[in-house]
Amino acid sequence: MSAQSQKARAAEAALDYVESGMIVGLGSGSTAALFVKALGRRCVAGDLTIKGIPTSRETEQIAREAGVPLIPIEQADRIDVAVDGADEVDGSFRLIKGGGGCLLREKIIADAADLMVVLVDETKLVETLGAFPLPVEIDPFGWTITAKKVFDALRRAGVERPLVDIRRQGDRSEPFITDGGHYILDCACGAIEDPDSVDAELLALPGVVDHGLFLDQARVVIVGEDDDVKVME
Ligand code: ABF
Repeated sequence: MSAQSQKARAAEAALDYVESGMIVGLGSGSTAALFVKALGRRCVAGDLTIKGIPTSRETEQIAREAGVPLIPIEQADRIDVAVDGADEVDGSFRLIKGGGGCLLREKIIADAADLMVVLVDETKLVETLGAFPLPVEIDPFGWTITAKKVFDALRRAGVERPLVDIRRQGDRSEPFITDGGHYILDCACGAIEDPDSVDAELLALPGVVDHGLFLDQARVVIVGEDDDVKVME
């Protein structure tokens, strides 16, 4: 079976965490999209009455097409459950996210949620975070200076040889721009032995808006497997 069917299993299983009346944070990426579509089918069938808040423009579009009722985030002072994908998950439910470029909105919504449910296929489970390049969202102003500062910060946090690269649009001509108007530095770290130090060092830099380490958000991880799903709480 493919990673795609593992993702679909995880997405279906996440519906168990959604009840009528809830405000639901809608994650981004291909796994979260499968959840949003499954949620839409329940809403359209009248089985669930919820309000969704998307973490990206792309998810907003998918949710509208799927029939998930949406509200602007400004109308919610809290979120019941946020359901999202991840690029890596370790044994302590620490995550790398942001490969899709939506990490800031994903983190704002995960942080506002009473419960964050993460959906992954088996390939995302790792012992040590860092094989996937860590996305760092930065302000465009002075980005070359910020990139050097990010390199130094990663070294101080114990990453021996970080490679820091500005993310570019598909044709490579211009920097990729997030929904919030920021740039992203993709930082190949190899292994992140001390994620708390990386978190602290990066957030101390004025040009850094946020980064893709989600260290204390996920409470449930649903892993799609070939014939089953594993729910870890
Ligand atoms: C979002 O989508 C991101 O935080 C993560 O980068 C990505 C995972 O994508 P996919 O589900 O397509 O593997 O959840």
